[in-house]
Amino acid sequence: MRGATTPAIRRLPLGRSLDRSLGCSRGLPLAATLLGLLAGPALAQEAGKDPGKEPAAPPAKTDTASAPQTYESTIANSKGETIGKIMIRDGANSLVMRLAIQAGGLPPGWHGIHFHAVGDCSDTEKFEKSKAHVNHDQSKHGLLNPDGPDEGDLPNVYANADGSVNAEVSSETPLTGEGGLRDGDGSALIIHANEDDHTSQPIGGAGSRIACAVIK
Ligand SMILES: [Cu+2]
Ligand SMILES: [Zn+2]
Repeated sequence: MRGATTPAIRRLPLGRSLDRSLGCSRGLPLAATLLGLLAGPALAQEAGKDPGKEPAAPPAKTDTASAPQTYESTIANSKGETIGKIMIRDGANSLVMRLAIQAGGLPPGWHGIHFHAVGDCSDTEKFEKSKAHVNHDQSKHGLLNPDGPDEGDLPNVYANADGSVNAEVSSETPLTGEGGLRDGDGSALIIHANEDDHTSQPIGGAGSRIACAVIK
């Protein structure tokens, strides 16, 4: 279970929560904001003790400069045939996933996609072994739900007239570590028959599970 308690940051591991809790967009330089936060109290303290002294410089923050973790997996349809792949990159504050599905892979139109809780795509007819959405804190489903989203929720993707897809989506759910997709039993990327309305329970009316990729 994640330690944070305020609603705005309850779903996020600490490293990702700071940006949100400060209320600043990713566009703003986080390092500068942190510097201000850290220097502020230090300055007040120092000034009270010794007015003539310069505040100590905050420690340098280096973790955001590290390279993103990557992960790739194939996507299987309900016949167990490979129809494409997912490519995940996970940085300090967000995970980015690219989907590449070949022509004939999906029915044309919008499809809901989610991270499901178990990395098992072996029951190809229904993909029920992947269980429900990743959801460690009983959030409601839906990116547009005021009591959501759960950690498995993602934007819809659109399959072209030929059934191919090239899409990229982001998520605050990490790949590894606390609450990560690659936990003990893994996770799965599930593609649904219909689009997700991002509001209704339990899966936004997205319908049956038609494709699956193991994330383990
Ligand atoms: Cu789903
Ligand atoms: Zn959900």
